[in-house]
Amino acid sequence: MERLSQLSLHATASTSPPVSPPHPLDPLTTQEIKAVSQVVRSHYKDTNVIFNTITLREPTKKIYYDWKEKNGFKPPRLAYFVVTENSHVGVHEGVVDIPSLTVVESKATSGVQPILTPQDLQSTEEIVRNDPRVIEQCIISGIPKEDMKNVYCDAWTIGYDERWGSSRRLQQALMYWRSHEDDSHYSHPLDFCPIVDMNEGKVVFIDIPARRRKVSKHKHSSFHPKHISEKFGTKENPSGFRNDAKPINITQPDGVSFTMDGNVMQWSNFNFHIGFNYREGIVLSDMNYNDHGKMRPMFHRISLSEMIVPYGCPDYPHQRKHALDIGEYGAGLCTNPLSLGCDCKGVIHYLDAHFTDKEGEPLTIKNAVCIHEEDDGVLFKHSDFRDDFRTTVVTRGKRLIISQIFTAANYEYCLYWILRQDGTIKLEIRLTGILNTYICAEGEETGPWGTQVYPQVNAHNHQHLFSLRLDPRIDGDNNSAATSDSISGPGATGSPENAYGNAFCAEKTVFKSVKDSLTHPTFARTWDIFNPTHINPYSGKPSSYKLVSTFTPPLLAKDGSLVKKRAPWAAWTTQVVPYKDEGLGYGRLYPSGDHVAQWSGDGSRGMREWIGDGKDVIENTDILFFHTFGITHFPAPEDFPVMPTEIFDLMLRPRHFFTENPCLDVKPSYARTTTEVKAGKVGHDECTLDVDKTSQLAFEKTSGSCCKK
Ligand code: ABN
Ligand code: CU
Repeated sequence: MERLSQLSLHATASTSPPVSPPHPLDPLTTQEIKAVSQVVRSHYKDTNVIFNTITLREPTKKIYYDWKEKNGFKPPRLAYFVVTENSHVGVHEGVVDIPSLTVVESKATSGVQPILTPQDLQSTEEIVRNDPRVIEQCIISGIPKEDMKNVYCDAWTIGYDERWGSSRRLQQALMYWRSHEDDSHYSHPLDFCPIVDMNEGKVVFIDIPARRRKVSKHKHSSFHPKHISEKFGTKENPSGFRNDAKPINITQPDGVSFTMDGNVMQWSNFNFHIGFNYREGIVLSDMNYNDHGKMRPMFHRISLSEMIVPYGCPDYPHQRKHALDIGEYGAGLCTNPLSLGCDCKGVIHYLDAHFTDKEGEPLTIKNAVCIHEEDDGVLFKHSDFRDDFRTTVVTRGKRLIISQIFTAANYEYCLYWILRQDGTIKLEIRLTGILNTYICAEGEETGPWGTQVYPQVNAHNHQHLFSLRLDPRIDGDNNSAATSDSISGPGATGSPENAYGNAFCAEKTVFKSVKDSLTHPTFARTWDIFNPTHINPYSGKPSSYKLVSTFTPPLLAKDGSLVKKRAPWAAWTTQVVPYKDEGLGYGRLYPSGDHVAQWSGDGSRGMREWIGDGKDVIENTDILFFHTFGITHFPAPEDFPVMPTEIFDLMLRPRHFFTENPCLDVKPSYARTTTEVKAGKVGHDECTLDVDKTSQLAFEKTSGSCCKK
């Protein structure tokens, strides 16, 4: 697309511009979305446009830091938009300059399909229910015509199907039946799969497997309280719930220890911006650490840039079942409104999220982002054995959590970005919700590709793989990256260099070119992102953040598979490429390409394009570090009818970044010197600093503490 500076102005709307929020990375306000949609509508005045995306076009890194650090101009306030029209295969996309209410870039892009919005998906069920061929298939499945109101579908993008390619905007409808609207339909999958053309609003084909299976007659398995009481309720305990529900409440009598100036967070020496968009959801930007008065940059931008859930059943039509949930549906668009005391507990600050609906009207998800603190256990501790551990310091930590939960049809992904007071950044993902299920006949073997999790319910093997995008700025713009492997020392036991056989060390291999950065995990491997010119005075090693990530399964789909072609990033655990101001959001944001839906995976897009011949130099320069992580999921009955959260995580730890433990200045809960011990100061009052007065002994009425005599 043409760049702003080279452009003639295309269209202007007559209304006065909305007030922009204070920070250039702040998401668009509802007023801005409304204003942009009016400008876009008048730009395409003779066309019946359907709005798909209106989102902040973030400034380039250079423009942003010229403003932030070099007294430069405030970045222009730009919005990126995507609209479709029923008669055009592809999208119209462009950029609006909000203060001047002007379309400054626009183009028609053919051969691509835009992200699917929740509105797109919701319309499919009615189309399917009313289609005579679907009704016929339901009858074959054992569902009478009169019962069509109880037929449901989860609408998915088709992924890619070569029968149509990207020439039509298609969804596949994964079919189910409920006996009552309160049932969970995942215990009654149907065996056929209608394909719906979204522009025409009709079913264009039905994929029917060779082997037919009638709908299961087994009772639904569900998890809402009314089903739990039906399942487990007794005369004495009608609810059926466990009888151990003593409340655990969190008290923060003085509120929170963070401050927010708009979207700029200040917490325990961290300073950064919290953004949110339709696609990546939470975005943490301009992250700095206040190191005793010196603001030190760590990361320019951190986000989840893509994910893929490939399924492993080769039988038709399941071979095409895979979801690139971020690029095809949006972790932002699918995000849940969170509820106080339920999704998040304690003293909470929420941020709302704003998108556009089909008509260009703002659509708000209340409480989309939850920001809160939690106790983080022991931050550091040491006791002296010489006086029976009486000389001691114990410091409890707290952590800041920025979270969202999004629903990808059947699954929920709970994303927790966690900051610790020692400078660590963690990402924890809790996977819950419901397995994607398919029917199996009574007594049918599911084979190696799936598991019967409930009578006649087959859950196929699959993976959940994410692409973490790190735009590092560790003590400056130019960074490098490396593998760091723990290895045994050289030489056999008895050799001159390792006489006793005990030696081991870390072997660091710096990535010189992109090709070097395409790595896989090995036993005891971590990765370093570092500033080669910023050397720690004590260790003599460069200022670094270490990626510690052990949930790194290999992509199981083979070379040449649709999955591997459409998720070129998933083939490696790390990929490092130079930062470039290119792509839909500037800065190479999306590793499966900008428009993911119905991409065949052929050609050079996203990560495949950025890797190129692998020769780009990535040492001591402005780099992007992508990391693939996640889990492989072989379903089991315990995952049904709803999954207890399955947790996986990763960590970015400062190494050689600080000159000592960076949280020495966190006040201990309890500290006592040897002199105080000798002077007999060992009682509760004399020796404690901040003992939590709400803690108590479980089986005594009196309150207790860690330091009672
Ligand atoms: N997992 C596929 C999907 C995600 C979001 C909405 C519909 C379908
Ligand atoms: Cu799963």
